[in-house]
Amino acid sequence: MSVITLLYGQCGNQISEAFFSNIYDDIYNSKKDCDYNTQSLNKWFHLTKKNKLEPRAILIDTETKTAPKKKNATYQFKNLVIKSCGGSANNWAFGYSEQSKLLISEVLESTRKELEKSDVVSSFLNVFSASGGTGSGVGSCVTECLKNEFSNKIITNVVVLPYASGELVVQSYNSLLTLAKIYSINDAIIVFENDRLHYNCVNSLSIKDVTFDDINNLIARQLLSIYQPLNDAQAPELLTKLCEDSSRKFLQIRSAPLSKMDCASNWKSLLTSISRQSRFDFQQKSLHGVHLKPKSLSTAMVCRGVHKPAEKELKPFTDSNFSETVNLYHQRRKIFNLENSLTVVSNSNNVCVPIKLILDDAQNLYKYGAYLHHYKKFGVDEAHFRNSFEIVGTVLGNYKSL
Ligand SMILES: Nc1nc2c(ncn2[C@@H]2O[C@H](COP(=O)(O)OP(=O)(O)OP(=O)(O)O)[C@@H](O)[C@H]2O)c(=O)[nH]1
Ligand SMILES: [Mg+2]
Repeated sequence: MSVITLLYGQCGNQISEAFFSNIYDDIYNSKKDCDYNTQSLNKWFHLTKKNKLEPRAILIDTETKTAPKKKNATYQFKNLVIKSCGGSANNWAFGYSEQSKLLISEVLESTRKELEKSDVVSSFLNVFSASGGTGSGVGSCVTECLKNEFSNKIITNVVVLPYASGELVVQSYNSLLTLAKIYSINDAIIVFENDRLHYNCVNSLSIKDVTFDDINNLIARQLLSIYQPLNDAQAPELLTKLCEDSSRKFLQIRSAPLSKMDCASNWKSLLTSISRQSRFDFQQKSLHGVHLKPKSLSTAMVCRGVHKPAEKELKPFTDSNFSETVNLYHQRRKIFNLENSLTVVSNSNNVCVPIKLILDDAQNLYKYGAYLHHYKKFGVDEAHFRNSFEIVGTVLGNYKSL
């Protein structure tokens, strides 16, 4: 079962490097397991008649600075819809209404070609940041078109949320408009927060000067610990199952160990390591006045390592996680040469903090009418904003009432 990945804007394109190099490493530089390696290869790469590997991926941008630079000797991206048209000025409306017109037919044509090259494609995986202009705007537009044209495919979005401290003055507007637009289209939305990833780089990986490369490597590995082959499930279906309740479909991922240097390897220590990462959630909740007991609607635990853990070994976590349903998945083959690895994907009220921050910040700008003319120019008026506040506000309310 193949997955077609579409990666947009600076953030998406930079993640593509980490994502496919980790896949390549996992296939070729880890323990051999014919069945696993073949499945993984078919899922992510097209093998040409000349035995060259091409990722089943489409890289999309409105400026060329983040296009893959080095010619990778082991595989090469062939679907680049990257035009030098000045970027989208960190403006969702410009990306969505204008820049997308320059790219959309080529993106859809590349998608059709990719589909023809694959035996079975179950899903699309979209990757972009919510707060720029191209990833968020063009990405939202393409997601809508994919849904219209390929309605039988699962669509999963990976959305990277900006640092809360604020890199761009209108980041909350762009994030609001993105989440509101893609919410109803997607089967599942995996939310990554740059703040949380940064925290993990500092506190779990002891990195002093964290770069996007470090963060992207973490994103890639956490995604792959779900998306690489499993014995008993396919990732897109696993994720969709966690979002059966269409009023709540934001997912967050936590995993351990985060690197080979982390000596946690038995299930108990991996659970402790994941629980330690929850400190970030406690800190954020008290910092931003969100007083909610942790509660999950649904949780998937993905265990990779020769022996499948007994349910009682994971019970301490499932008990303290207050999850209504917990599904356990396993793969014998080690990933990234780690003895054991554990990944928890949860649909929980932890997502309230980043969503509330976006809403509050956007409302603070909106009540003074700040920067609205930049959006109005491209067809996004007050009514559009009010509708987006309504959609995202309702989802936040749904999580608060869990
Ligand atoms: N995790 C991660 N975040 C990134 C990366 N590059 C940019 N970001 C975040 O993405 C946001 C900006 O979005 P970009 O992806 O740069 O914007 P874009 O989609 O290229 O849109 P325009 O440049 O406005 O056309 C900021 O919040 C950054 O923190 C990256 O490589 N990794
Ligand atoms: Mg850009």
